[in-house]
Amino acid sequence: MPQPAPLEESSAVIGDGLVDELVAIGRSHGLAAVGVADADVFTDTLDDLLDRRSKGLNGQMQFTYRNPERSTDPKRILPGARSLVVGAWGYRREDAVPGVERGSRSRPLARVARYAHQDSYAALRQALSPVAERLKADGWRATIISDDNALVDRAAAHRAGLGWFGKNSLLLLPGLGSWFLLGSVVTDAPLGSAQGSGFAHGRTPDAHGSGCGSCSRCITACPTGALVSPGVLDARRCLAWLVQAPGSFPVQYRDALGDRIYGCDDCQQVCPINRLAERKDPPAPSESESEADVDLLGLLESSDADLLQRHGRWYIARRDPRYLRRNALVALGNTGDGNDPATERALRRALDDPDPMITEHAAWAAQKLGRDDLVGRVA
Ligand code: B12
Ligand code: SF4
Ligand code: SF4
Repeated sequence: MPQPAPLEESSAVIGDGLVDELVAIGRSHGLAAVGVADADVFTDTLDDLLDRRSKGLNGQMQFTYRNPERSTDPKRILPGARSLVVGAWGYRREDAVPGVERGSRSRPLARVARYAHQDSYAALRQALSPVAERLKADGWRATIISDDNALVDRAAAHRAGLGWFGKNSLLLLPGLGSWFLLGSVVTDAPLGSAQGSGFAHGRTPDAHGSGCGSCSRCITACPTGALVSPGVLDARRCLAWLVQAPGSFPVQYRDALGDRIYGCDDCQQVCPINRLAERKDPPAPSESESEADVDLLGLLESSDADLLQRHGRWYIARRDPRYLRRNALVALGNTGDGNDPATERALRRALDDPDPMITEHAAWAAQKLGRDDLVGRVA
């Protein structure tokens, strides 16, 4: 393998040629935007993580909060790291799966957030892979990282000039919106900073400013008031976290969960930047294996093994399927028909479950559906 030319210090930077090539490679493999940033510590994000943790805003979440010093220092991923090549993968597809009509189903269905309709993280990694390979071909080291506790992906994308932090805390790409997953190639190649594709090329990370202007729709649309101030999320109220969290689903947010079973998209769905982008460039059709809905009664009938096989790529607390059943019972209470025999059977079965967490959620669902009689049977 050819060795890279010796470079004294990180101030030495490879010419724009390689950066342009890396950007072109990423774009040709489906990334909507690619940018380059230095691999210095993300000190502002470190401060944000520590501050939010001290205020309890992370709830029981670990992720990047477990070890903020580590997750904000790319050199902990790759010793000697000098640069990040950051990519954004658009996951928005049509919600309807070809051949499946939502309205024609008589059984209650639960909604899955769009990023989880298909394995978009795998697609993102696949698109970043040729970028990493190109760097390796010149003898540099390169590691792909996305949605890993070891790096703050949004801060990396922001530094690479890909977009701005919206008031919903998501990173928005100018003119394209927020339906993007983010990932980086961490490398010891000194690529310079804040250079990128298309609209982002050559701009500093702050060049986009806040594209939100006076809009604050996401804040008012959040069903639980989890966006406690612009850009700041209180995980203890965020449905996207509560469906992943262990323990009982907080009673005060069960109605707000509605028909969701995994994730929440409300603060993106109301965003005018997303809406405009969708109107200009309608989403591609869903892949046939897309999972936009889950049959609630089917889920409640399934074995642990089946649930893990079907939903194993979701983040499920302690990899324990009882948390999927817990979520399903809340969604059933919100959307089911208490007089439907199949629903009644599912509730009876859950009320007889040896697990007190399941019986408690089943009792809540039965009462919500006007079937206090089923609960009385157990008491
Ligand atoms: C923990 C986590 C969560 C938590 C908490 C999210 C949060 N907002 O803190 C939960 C489980 C709730 C969650 C939910 C979701 N997540 Co998430 N999550 C993460 C994870 C693992 C870490 C995020 C993190 O470190 N947060 C800590 C805080 C400090 O950083 P931050 O949220 O980016 O906050 C920045 C802003 O607040 C900004 N800021 C500071 N002050 C101010 C002031 C103003 C005025 C403004 C505007 C901004 C601002 O600076 C902060 C950074 O320094 C990342 C993956 C990763 N490894 O990075 C994915 C990630 C952030 N999630 C992602 C996604 C897709 C989602 C969901 C859309 C999934 C869903 N549909 O359910 C929701 C969106 C909810 C939301 N409004 O954020 C994507 C976001 C992509 C994007 N375009 O932004 C990421 C990057 C995963 C990925 N690799 O693509 N997530
Ligand atoms: S994901 Fe849902 S609950 Fe969380 S902040 Fe956005 S709208 Fe609110
Ligand atoms: S809804 Fe408005 S405030 Fe929220 S992210 Fe979109 S543009 Fe920004």
